[in-house]
Amino acid sequence: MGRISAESVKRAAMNAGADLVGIASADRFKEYPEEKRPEHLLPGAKSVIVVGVRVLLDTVKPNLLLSALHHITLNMYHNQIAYDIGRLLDDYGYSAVIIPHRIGNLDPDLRKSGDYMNIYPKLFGISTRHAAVEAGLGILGKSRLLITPHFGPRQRVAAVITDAELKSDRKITSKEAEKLCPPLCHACIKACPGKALSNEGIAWEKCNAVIKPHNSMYGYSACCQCMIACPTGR
Ligand code: B12
Ligand code: SF4
Ligand code: SF4
Repeated sequence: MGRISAESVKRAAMNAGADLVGIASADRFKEYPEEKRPEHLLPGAKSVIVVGVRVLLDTVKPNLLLSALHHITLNMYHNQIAYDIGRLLDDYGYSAVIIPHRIGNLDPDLRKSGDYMNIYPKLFGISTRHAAVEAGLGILGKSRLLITPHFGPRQRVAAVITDAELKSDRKITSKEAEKLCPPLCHACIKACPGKALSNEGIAWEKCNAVIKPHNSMYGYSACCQCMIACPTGR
């Protein structure tokens, strides 16, 4: 097994087209619910690599179909970048578990199930948005989206869990966090058509009620008013 550095993994991600890349050691997930820890998917996991690609604001604004198609495009793109990183790790003899995102419609029976909001997140393994925070890329804003200094909430992210021991990135401090999501801003809360957001967090069922019809109409979750409204990263 050859040794691979954090720098070479990051360079490979950027060369593959990532706008963002960060690394968290698996220890940072110790306090997470068990099924959300990297070891749950890869016993002996040492690091989580998170890659992100930016959402183009003017593409998601004009209509819901363009928005849905854009999110599908970005899912395909970050999935491929994550796969490239996985292949690089494999070349060096390390294990890699890719956490991609779905591209199109889900099984309508699953979406109709009363337990859907509990089952669905479990199908994805770890939460890539939380992993991005652990990897120092940003914070979770009042919208519950990942907010980064460069793009605000306008990025989508995928992750790679590996047994390679890679240097972790520094996490965002609470002082830096206040700049990314200022206490007095409520733009996302006001913009949400489903009234899903409040200072206390998100009511996932209300967000899903807005998004559910979009899946059959446009082939993917189309609403992203919380992304559009956020002033950070503009
Ligand atoms: C399922 C899901 C949804 C569901 C939400 C259901 C749910 N209960 O989470 C629905 C369909 C509603 C949804 C909506 C949207 N989503 Co979505 N979604 C996901 C998905 C696949 C999984 C999220 C997940 O794991 N949720 C479960 C947990 C983590 O949710 P939680 O409430 O935040 O956490 C609870 C517990 O697990 C626990 N917990 C979790 N971590 C920790 C850590 C510690 C220390 C502790 C103690 C506890 C704890 O505490 C929490 C409170 O109960 C992720 C991709 C991924 N694989 O992560 C994308 C993802 C979060 N979605 C994304 C997006 C963009 C959207 C939408 C804009 C729709 C769209 N057009 O794509 C909206 C935005 C809603 C919003 N404001 O956040 C992006 C976000 C990008 C970003 N910038 O942050 C992601 C990351 C996908 C991607 N490819 O980038 N989504
Ligand atoms: S995706 Fe739409 S419905 Fe869901 S929280 Fe964001 S603005 Fe509200
Ligand atoms: S719109 Fe304002 S409150 Fe919402 S996440 Fe962005 S900065 Fe935070």
